[in-house]
Formats: sequence, C-alpha cells, structure tokens
Amino acid sequence: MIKTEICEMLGIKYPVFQGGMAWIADGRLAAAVSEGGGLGIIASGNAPASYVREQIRIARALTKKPIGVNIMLMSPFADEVAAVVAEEKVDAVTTGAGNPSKYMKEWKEAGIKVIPVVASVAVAKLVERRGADAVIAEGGESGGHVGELTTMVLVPQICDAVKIPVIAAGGIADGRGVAAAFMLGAKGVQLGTRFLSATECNIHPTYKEKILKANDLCTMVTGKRLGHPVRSLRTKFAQDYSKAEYGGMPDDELERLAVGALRLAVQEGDNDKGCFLAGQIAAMVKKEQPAAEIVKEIMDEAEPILRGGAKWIE
Ligand code: TUI
Repeated sequence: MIKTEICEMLGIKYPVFQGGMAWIADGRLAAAVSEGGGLGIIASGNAPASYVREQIRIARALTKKPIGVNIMLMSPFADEVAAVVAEEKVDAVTTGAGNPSKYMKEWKEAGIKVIPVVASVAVAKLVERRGADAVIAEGGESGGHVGELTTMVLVPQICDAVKIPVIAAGGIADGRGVAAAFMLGAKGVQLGTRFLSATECNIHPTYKEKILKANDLCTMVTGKRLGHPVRSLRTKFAQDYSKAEYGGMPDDELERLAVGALRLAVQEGDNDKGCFLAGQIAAMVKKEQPAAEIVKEIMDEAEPILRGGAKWIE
C-alpha cells in the first residue's frame, strides 16, 4: 500500500486527486472519487457561488469522506466562491490559473488545507511562503489551461524548490504515470482526463466517446495569442479557432467565439461549437468504469513498479 504525507494531511486512503474540471467535476463525481479513497474535487469554473454550495451539499450527502473544491481564479465569481468554501468548511481547496494569496488567511482560519495548482517554480515558492499546505505541479500535457513546462521537467524542479509536498499533474492516466511521478519526487498525483471516463462523470455521451476514441495526436493548444492557452481535442472548432487566431481575427471576436464553448461540449456534445478539453494522455483512456475502480486500479498498478519493476537491472 502506498501511503504518503498527503494521505495523512487529508485523511485519505490513496494519494490520488481528481482534477477540478470546469463544468464536469460536480458533487456526484467528487463524492465517487472520495468514496473510492482518493480526493474528489468539485470544480467551480466560471459558476456562481450558489452552484458551488449546492454541489458541496450534494457531495456531502453522498460521502462522509474528505472533499475538495477547485477555484478557477480568473472567474468573475472567484471572491464569492472563496467565501462559500470557507463557510462550508470543505476539507481542501485547490486553485488554478492564478495566485490565490489574497484568500489564504480566510481559508487557513477555516481549517481548510490549501493546495494551489502551479506551473512554475517561482509561483510554487510564492504560495509556499504564503502558507500553502502542498502544491500541485501541473505540466502542459494536461487538458484545459496550460503552462509552458512539461510534467517531466516541472515536478523535480518544484520538488527541489519547496519543502511542502508536491502533487504531480498532467499526462498521468495509469499506474506507470503514477510510478513515474513518485520517482520524480511527487507525494501524490492528480488526474483529470482519466476521470472523464468514470461512470459517475456526467459529460455528454459524445464527449465520452471522443475520449475513448482519441489517439496520441488528438489534442492541440489554442488561445495563446490572448494569453490563455487551452488544450482541447483537435476538433473542427479547435482548428477553425486556431486559424482565426493566427489569421488576425480581432481579440474581441476571438473571445466571443470561445464564450460558452466549454458548456456546449460538456452538456450538448456540440461537435461544431463545443470545446472538448482533454489532456495529451486521452488515448490511454480505454473504457468506462466507476471512479473508485480507477483510483484503486492505478495505485495497484503503481505499487509493483515502485517496489522494483526494473527487471533488466542485474
Ligand atoms: O486552471 C487550470 N486548468 C483550467 S482552468 C480552465 S477554465 C478556463 N477558461 C477560459 C480560459 C482559461 C481557462 C480550464 N482548465 N489548471 C491549473 C493551472 N494553473 N495551470 C496553470 C496554472 C497557473 C498559471 C499561472 C497557476 C498559477 C499561475 O500563476 C501566475 C500568477 O498569476 O502569478
């Protein structure tokens, strides 16, 4: 059994987080992951605080185990969601796409473990100084908003730069990825794309099907010109967006094109106007299965590898 300080810190069986995927990671998915011994995380995305409160209560009704909430810091509702998580006293808060320092005191006073997602050494050191309990080092293999560096180079550099535990994210979908992350110094892992195939994941069937049929080159990054690079499936929409981006479409028109695209993918499975966020590891997501089974399976796969799976060493 793999036990790390992350298990102890949060009172969870396995050091596995389910990523806070906007529009996707709701109370039901988070509860299923937590029931399975990992940390289920409700995504707030661009949703108002009332939605987040409702999802926390849904999760709490389904599990007594610890749950987390992810706050997307670029959201217009970030301030009010930050207050709601403190009121509801969730067990952990993860943050994405920015610097959470201004909320740190409020969350720590509420007894919440604060675990920001970072994509650089500088931001990892900054949030450690501000009192973060751990950091999630997310490489650009991940789906959604991406940084510059890959998981392979980011994780060891952040492990060397901070004393708090590091959770690796980006490009991990099975036990081999988990084992690799631990070898780089991580004390936990966060998976997003793999959980898209969870039975309890409430995305449109078209979205699930696209993930299950994905190949190695099936994702691309758009949005660099506006400063918000986002990795998604290489659909016609993503390719058209990319052409518009590099073809000189004005910023406001580009922004209008992107508005609502995430919801259209998740809820309507809209092939023409939807933005299907996914990580580069999508091709390794092979079947639909319960979230709890995913959590156990990846850790059961990782354990023998970490115990000495390199049979070619004499
Ligand atoms: O946040 C994510 N992934 C996301 S957020 C999202 S919703 C969205 N909608 C429209 C445009 C962009 C996003 C979909 N996927 N991952 C965590 C993450 N955080 N990756 C990188 C970072 C990050 C980047 C810069 C964290 C901190 C940071 O600090 C810069 C600063 O402000 O100091």
